[in-house]
Amino acid sequence: MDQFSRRNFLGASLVLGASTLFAKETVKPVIAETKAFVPPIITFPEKKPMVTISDRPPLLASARGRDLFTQAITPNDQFFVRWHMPDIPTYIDLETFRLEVKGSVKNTLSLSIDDLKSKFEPVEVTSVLQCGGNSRKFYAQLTNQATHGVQWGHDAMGCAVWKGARLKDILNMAGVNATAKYVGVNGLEKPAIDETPKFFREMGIDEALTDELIVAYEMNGEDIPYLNGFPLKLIIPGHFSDSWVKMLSEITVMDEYRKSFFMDVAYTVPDNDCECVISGSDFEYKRKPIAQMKVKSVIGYPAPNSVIKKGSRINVSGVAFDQGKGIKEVMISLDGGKSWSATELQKDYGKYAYRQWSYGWDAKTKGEYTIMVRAINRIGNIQPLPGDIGWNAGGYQYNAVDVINVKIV
Ligand SMILES: Nc1nc2c(c(=O)[nH]1)N[C@H]1C(S)=C(S)[C@@H](COP(=O)(O)O)O[C@H]1N2
Ligand SMILES: [Mo]
Repeated sequence: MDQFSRRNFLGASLVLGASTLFAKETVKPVIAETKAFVPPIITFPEKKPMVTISDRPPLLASARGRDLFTQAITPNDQFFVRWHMPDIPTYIDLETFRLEVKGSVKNTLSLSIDDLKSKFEPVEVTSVLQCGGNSRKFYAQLTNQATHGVQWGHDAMGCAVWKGARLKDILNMAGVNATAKYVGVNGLEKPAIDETPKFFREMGIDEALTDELIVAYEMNGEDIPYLNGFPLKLIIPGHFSDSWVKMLSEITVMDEYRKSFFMDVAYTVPDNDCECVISGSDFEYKRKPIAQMKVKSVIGYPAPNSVIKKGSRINVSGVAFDQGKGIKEVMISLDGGKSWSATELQKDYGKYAYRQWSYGWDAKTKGEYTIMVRAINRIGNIQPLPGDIGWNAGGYQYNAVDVINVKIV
């Protein structure tokens, strides 16, 4: 793979990094600048031109309106990008790259990409990758209460076919000690200053040893793009992608939990039933890391504020997904939630994948329409109406019913 051009990373930068995420303060109303910022469109290596929220670290949006949320699989060159540190390796030599497996194990391992491809059974999963902060900006629009962090629309999500070796098989080759309780993972990037905490994620040993976690070396049948984590990315189907560590280089088996900024402060929500702030400040609550995704659907077509010619037949369509229980039904309303109809679910690509839905709409009468969609999964989890979603200061786990306005003329 080609040397990665650094040019795009060096310009004036808008750093919306982790350090600004969690200042301890009470919530203020939305500030005007949040709405006024119009991100530029930049072409990064291995990517089509993408809406660029920041170039250092790279934050690239899979923007709605580009027909990404009507497709079951998101193309690699349009897949969103999120990093926390500005110092990302721009070239990796596979001759010397090794995945280290160490800590509370019988044998430490140092695995090349060839080892991973030849010594372990290759497995595949089609799974949605969604940032915990996806759709965060809608919290502010609904409640007029700002949330911390990158103000993503529904553009920090995608679905891909991931291929690699099971994490479990790798851990078994190393031989996990009986005393092991946690597995920590981190990638190759470095903080700009030493004080910045490492992007380190942890999980319980039981979760790490389930069948479904994959150390992936392929995304949609190709090498993973650099910006999405070449050469290795940890895949945790059904789980928010904040733990899907990219450029994965170290797996550390641990007997004790290691406290860290990215596990215990960032990416946490109040540890109550609604995982939301009922009153007062977010930080008055005991916290827990976000984990399983919540049932969600997004309208991919038509784009918000479309103007449709009277007499057209519109294929209203989009995608739905959940934590892996499977989508049971997606309902649509064309009258702002007064009445609902069933949409048609398309091919099932597996329980962790996008489920496409569609609805043929005859645009017969001129006027303004509010389209809403609402998904239900097989265990009865249903998306909350926008007015009912619980708020949290980090702006995580937004999954209210999607709403767009269109006009028939
Ligand atoms: N090494 C590393 N892995 C990482 C991150 C990171 O900053 N460094 N960010 C995480 C977060 S918060 C998200 S949302 C996903 C984004 O994956 P993508 O850029 O491939 O879309 O990567 C995760 N893995
Ligand atoms: Mo994220």
